[in-house]
Amino acid sequence: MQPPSPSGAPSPAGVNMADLKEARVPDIGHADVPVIEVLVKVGDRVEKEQSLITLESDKATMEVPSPFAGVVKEMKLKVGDEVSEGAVIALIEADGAAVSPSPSPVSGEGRGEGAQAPSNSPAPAPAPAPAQPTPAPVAGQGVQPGIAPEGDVAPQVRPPVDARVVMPGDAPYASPAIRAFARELGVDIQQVKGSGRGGRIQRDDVSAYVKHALASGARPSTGASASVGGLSLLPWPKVDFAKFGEIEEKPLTRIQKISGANLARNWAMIPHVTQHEDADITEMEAFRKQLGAENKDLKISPLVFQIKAVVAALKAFPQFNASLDESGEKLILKKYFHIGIAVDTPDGLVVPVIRDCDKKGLLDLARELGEISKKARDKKLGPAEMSGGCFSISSLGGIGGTYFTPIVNAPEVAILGVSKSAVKPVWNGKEFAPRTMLPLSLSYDHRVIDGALAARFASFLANQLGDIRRLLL
Ligand code: CAO
Repeated sequence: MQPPSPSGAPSPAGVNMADLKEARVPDIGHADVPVIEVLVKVGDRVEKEQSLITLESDKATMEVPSPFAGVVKEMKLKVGDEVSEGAVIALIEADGAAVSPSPSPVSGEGRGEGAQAPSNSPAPAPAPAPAQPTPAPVAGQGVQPGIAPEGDVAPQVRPPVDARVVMPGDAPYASPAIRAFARELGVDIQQVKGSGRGGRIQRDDVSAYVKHALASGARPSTGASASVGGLSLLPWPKVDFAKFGEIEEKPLTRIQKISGANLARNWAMIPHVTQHEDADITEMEAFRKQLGAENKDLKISPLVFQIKAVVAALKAFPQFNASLDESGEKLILKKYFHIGIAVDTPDGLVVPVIRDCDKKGLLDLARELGEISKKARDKKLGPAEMSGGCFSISSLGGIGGTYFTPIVNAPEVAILGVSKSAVKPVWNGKEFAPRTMLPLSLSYDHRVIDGALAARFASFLANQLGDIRRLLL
């Protein structure tokens, strides 16, 4: 820790001590606060209120501004020093006339980007003491650092900065210099994940965020108007839910965060249309039950029939077994048939891929489906087992519901949603007959697939499922 320096520090070469002024740490409300950044160097010209150093207490980061303009002649602090009120930061050859010797108030930044360092010169007029203690800031609102909770009475002695006011608990943890850097790049600091000690956001984190945003085709979120692939969206509403009743916070799982980001991108960037269809699976169900009775050690899910039907449909409509290349100008047609299966796990949705489904029989697929679903739920799937899919199936048939709108799993161009089958009266030309009907929901990327093609694909799929002989061909 550096003790407060007595005035009359040794003179830097060639400088008249009479012109040198000490820039000191003001009352920061804490002792022994580490210096985490030195923002100026010897020879730099600084303006009044320009930040000299950044301090970081366990509750806040604060910049200490220069109380006067001039040229830095000597730095008295370095990163890692611990300082308290009165410590000399630098000797500055001040411009012209005499300046106020009082330490300048620190500039801390909270969530509000409009937070500003109040001026210490000319001396502020005494502020009336509020009747009540200063209320905590509402999330999302700018806060004014240096606000005097008890009344700012003496121009020479500023009240301590309350770190909780300057830096509300849920505000991102970043120095003002890093915030300024993020602002310069148009990045909403709230979106950046900090990799520093205690989650502090560093310069590299901001750069990495920008790189990632550019690589994924999205423009960095500015907070004021998040821009994704050219869409200008309103910022997400900030609501203090606790104001309306009791709440509990539950962090999202890693899987939820990853799949959420992917789903949001796919939903925002792919023009989705969902085509609905019903398949008569009466015969298929009878056959499935028979197969199950013959293979008691194996669970023969309706899904394996759906996989076979999808493969047949992909062969008949190759445009569905495709991906747009990154430029969006070329279609890549795949000659293999790897099908992704959405699996619901306690931690969220994962999509393992069954490879070469065209080369596998119903029993092989049943075995593999059992294995990957178990692996998914046991969190044992590796990245390789979740990549390379051509088309995905999301089956909610074991749960219920009639039709839904699955989100295309980019870079695939279509996904089949399967709902719960039900026995329904179906007109056979002479009478209503009880038939087991399976609701299908085919979502597709309208940039690649036309509505007519999608209707043909869905109808083909229903015919495949409706005619077990075709499926087994
Ligand atoms: N209609 C009627 N019954 C169906 C059906 C359908 N379409 N599909 C499955 N069933 C039956 C099964 O035959 C099984 O019956 P039994 O208990 O008599 O054997 C029961 O429903 C439960 O099936 P299941 O869901 O456990 O197994 P599955 O093989 O059909 O599906 C899997 C496996 C991994 C796809 C499924 O467990 C799963 O996770 N589904 C959820 C996928 C999901 O969340 N999608 C949403 C993505 S968007 O958020």
